[in-house]
Amino acid sequence: MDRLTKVFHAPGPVRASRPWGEQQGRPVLTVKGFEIHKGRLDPAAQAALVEELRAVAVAAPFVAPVTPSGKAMSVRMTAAGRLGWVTDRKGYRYEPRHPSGAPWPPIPAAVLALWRELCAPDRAPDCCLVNYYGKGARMGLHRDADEGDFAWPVLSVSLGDPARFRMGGTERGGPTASVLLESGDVVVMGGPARLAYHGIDGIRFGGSSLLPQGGRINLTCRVVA
Ligand code: MD3
Ligand code: FE
Repeated sequence: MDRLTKVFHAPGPVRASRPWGEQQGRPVLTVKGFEIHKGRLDPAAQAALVEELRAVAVAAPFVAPVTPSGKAMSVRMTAAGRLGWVTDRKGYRYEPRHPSGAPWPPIPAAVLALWRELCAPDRAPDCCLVNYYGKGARMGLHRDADEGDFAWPVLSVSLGDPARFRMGGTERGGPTASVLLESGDVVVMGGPARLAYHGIDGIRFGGSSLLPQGGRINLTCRVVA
C-alpha cells in the first residue's frame, strides 16, 4: 500500500461524517469530508488572534513565495512552529528556519487550543502556515502532500475578508464544490479529505473590517512527521 492510499485505512483520527450538525450552538457542516465550523471564533477572539499574528510577522516577516518552476504566488506567507513550509526555486519543503535564518516563532496559544479540541488532544502540530491574501490573491487547486504522515488532520482558521474555498476529491479533474469561508470559520480536513484537492478562487476584498488594510489571513496547522 503506498503512502497516499494508506490514510484511507488508517485507524487514526478519521472523523464521523454527517452532513450537518452543531457544536456549542454553532453550525458544523460537512462537505466532501471537510468539516466546517462556522463562526468558531467570535469577533473578540479573532481580534486577539490578529494581535498575536502581528508578533509572528515581526519575528518572521511575510515573504512573496515563488514556485519551483519560478512562478510568483499571489499570497504572502510566513509560519510559526517547529517547522515552516517554504517554496522557492529549490523546491517545496519544510524548514526549521525562516529564510532570514531566524527560528520560526511559537504557534499562538489560541490556535493550539483549537487544534487540541478539534484535531488531537495529545499531538501538537509541527507547523502553522500563515497565508495572507491581498486584493486579487488566490490559490489554485492543489493538495498538501509534503508531510510525512497523512493520518493527522489539517486545521484551517480564516480571518478577515471572506473567501471562496473550493473542494475536490483525491483525483485531479474530478467534481468540486465551494463554500464561502468567513472570518472566524475553522475547517478540519481529516480522513480522505486530508489528501483532497482544494484551493481559494478569490476573496471579497474589503468584505470584513477585521484587518484595517483589508485582505484575508488563513492559518493551517499541520503535523509534518
Ligand atoms: C485540505 N490554504 O495553505 S485552507 C494551504 O485558505 C492552503 O489559505 C488555503 O490550501 C487558504 O495549503 C486553504 C484549507 C486547507 C488547508 C490545508 C489542507 C485545506 C486542506 C490540507 C489538506 C487538505
Ligand atoms: Fe493547501
